[in-house]
Amino acid sequence: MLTEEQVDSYIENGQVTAPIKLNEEVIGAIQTKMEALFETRPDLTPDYLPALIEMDRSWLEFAMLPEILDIAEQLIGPDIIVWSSALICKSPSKGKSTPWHQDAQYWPIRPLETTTVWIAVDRSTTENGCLRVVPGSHKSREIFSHSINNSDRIVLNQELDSEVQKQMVPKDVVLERGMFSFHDAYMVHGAEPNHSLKRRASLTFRYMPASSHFDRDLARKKTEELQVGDVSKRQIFQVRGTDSHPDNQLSTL
Ligand SMILES: O=C(O)CCC(=O)C(=O)O
Repeated sequence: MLTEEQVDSYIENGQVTAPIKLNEEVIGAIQTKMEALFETRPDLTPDYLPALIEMDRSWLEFAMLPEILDIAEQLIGPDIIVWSSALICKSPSKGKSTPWHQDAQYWPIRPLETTTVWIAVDRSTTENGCLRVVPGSHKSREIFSHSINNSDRIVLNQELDSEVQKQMVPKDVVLERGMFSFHDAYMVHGAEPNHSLKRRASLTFRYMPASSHFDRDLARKKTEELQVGDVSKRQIFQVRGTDSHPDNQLSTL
């Protein structure tokens, strides 16, 4: 659980690192599952692999870890839906960068309240391209101007405009293996390429309060507008509390 100061820090900065680690058994199981997946499916793109739960329902087990949900509850309330899952596994020497962006640019959720848990499967450092965040950039709850960048040297295609980038003061989120961090949907973040000799793998899940609407029509619109993958058929799961929005089409656990 987070202390009151840590919750306040998330509200103030848009990111907080959990004061606990996943135990070795859990993080080892995530690593083994990830490596087995990429070994058996060389056609997949490890740098950014979304919709994991759709591919294999058993990933849901990790999205429901009580130590993660307890903190998510402190940040977005007791009624929690998990709606996204991804592996971001950046190989030694050739891992791609993540352009500066706000997740809010992408997500078809209204009201747009979402927190992401970013779990370090490997030690994540400045050298291997750890997550970088701009503390406080989420506070105005506005989506800054982004452009499409379809370069194959980056993951994701929405990039914050350079005028906005110039005003930013980023901070590295350095994590030991098994540590995890939460970030708000409006927070500006990105990552440098992995030029090091060490892999940088992470597992992410995104949670929204059940009072928000996962708007599948808006998802289809965004797919066209932003030239991004279609999330309108995503399976979304109530992992804690009760659903309070009549239009969410939940999948059963
Ligand atoms: O890990 C990365 O490189 C990017 C992560 C990210 O953009 C996210 O989880 O929202």
